[in-house]
Formats: sequence, C-alpha cells, structure tokens
Amino acid sequence: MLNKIKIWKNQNNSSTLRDKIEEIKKLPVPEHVAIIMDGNGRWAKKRALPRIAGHHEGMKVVRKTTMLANDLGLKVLTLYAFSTENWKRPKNEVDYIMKLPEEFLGTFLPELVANNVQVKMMGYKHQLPKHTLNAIEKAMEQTKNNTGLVLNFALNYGSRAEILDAVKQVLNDYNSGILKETDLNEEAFSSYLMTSNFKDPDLLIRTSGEIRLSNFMLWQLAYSEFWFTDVLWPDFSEDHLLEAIEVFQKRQRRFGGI
Ligand code: V07
Repeated sequence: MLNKIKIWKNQNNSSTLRDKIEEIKKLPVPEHVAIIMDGNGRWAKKRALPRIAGHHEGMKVVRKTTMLANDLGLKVLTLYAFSTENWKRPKNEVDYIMKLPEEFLGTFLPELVANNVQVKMMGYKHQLPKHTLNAIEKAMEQTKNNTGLVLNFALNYGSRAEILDAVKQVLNDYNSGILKETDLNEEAFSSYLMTSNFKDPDLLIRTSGEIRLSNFMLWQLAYSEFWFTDVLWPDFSEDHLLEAIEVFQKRQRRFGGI
C-alpha cells in the first residue's frame, strides 16, 4: 500500500512541471526577463571544487532556463554572463569563462535552432577574444531569422558605460542636426542603448542572495519587478523560474486591481 502511494506520488510529481507551466500560461507571462546569474564561484567553493567548475555547471542551467523560457512563450531572456568588471578576476578564470560560449554553442546550438531560438549579444565586442566573438557571431547569423525566444547574452556589458556612450551618440546626432532637443525624450533616448530593439525587462531575477544591480541595465530596469533568491545559479531550477513568474503574476494582479 505504501509502495503504491509512493508510485502515485512520483508520477504525480513528474507531471507537476508540465502542469505548472500550463497553469502559469493561463495568465500573462512577462515578455522580457533579465537574470543576474550569480553564485557560481560560491557553489564550487561549497563543494571544494575550482571556481571554473561552478561556471561550467552554471552553463548547463543556462540551457535549461532557456528551454523553459521558450516553452513559456517569453519573448526575450537577457542573461548577464560577464560584466566589464569581471576582467579583474584571475587570468585563468577569465580565459576559461571566455571558452564557455564556444562550448555552449558547440553543444546546444542545434537544439536552439530546432526550437526557433534567436541568439543575440549586447556588450563591448572589441575586448573579447577572437575565438569567443567568432562563435557568438556565427550563432547570431545562423539564428537571425528565428522567431521564437530571443536569448540575449550580456557579455562584457556595463550599464554606465552604455548610458555614457548613448549620451555621446545623442550629442553627435544633435551636432549634425539629425536630432533636435525637442525630439529627445525617454523613448528616443532608449533607442541609443544596446537594448534598442527590446522592450524593457518586466522582471529581473538575481540569484545568490545579493540585493543589488551591479551596473546591470540601470535605465531599462526603472519600472521592472525584482525577484531575489538565495539559491546559487548552478542550483537554479525550472521550479525557481516558475516561482519567480508566479510572484510576478500575483504582483501584476494586485497592481491591476487598484
Ligand atoms: C557563461 C555560465 C553561466 C553562469 C555565468 C558565468 C559563466 C553561457 C554563455 C554563452 C554566451 C554567449 C553565447 C552562448 C553562450 C556564457 C559566458 C559565461 C561569458 F552566444 N554561459 N556562459 N558566456 N557562464
């Protein structure tokens, strides 16, 4: 009898993820979710593994999260993979991280293509190693006509530098007469940012217990919902993403009710 209950419970649990997805899809889901994937080094340290082992494990979670985001019908998933500050880390760690895009795409690009995912990147390309940039550009080219989820990697990205560059381009366009002072509003300014083709994120997720933005999408996150968790990025599961979206939907409902 106990065995039978256990079997029933297991079967029930394995269908829970699909059920939860269907349940969540009954309400509006966020169109654009941005994630600060923090805690990979800490995950490794807890296991007495080198930090790079945490980054590698984190890469697998990128794949799972992408597939679920696509299933849920999100339009854009922006992932903070490497900040302009991250160059300060030990050289061997940076060298390893810069090989992850190639490894990720070498393994998962066919799956992304099969699932109609479009790969994009925002950040300063010129400082990236050639091999890293080549792999990403190849993936962007191969997926440019895909119409499903946009998987947008923030890589060598920093928000203040992005805003400053936008201001400089605005000055340029002003000086050359393309832009008039009266035409510059929030929407027009947004078009000078690296996210010009995307709607602002509806939801920001940050893992690993840090409650700060760390120079990530400062302009774009002005009106977004924030969801923070102590879970380390390599431990971030489908259930965690679904929970974040559920919380988002509850907040939206309350907001809509007033
Ligand atoms: C990186 C794994 C995830 C946790 C955070 C840090 C380490 C996937 C990519 C990637 C980037 C571009 C692309 C395809 C995959 C990646 C970096 C770090 C730099 F087109 N994971 N991942 N890139 N980590």
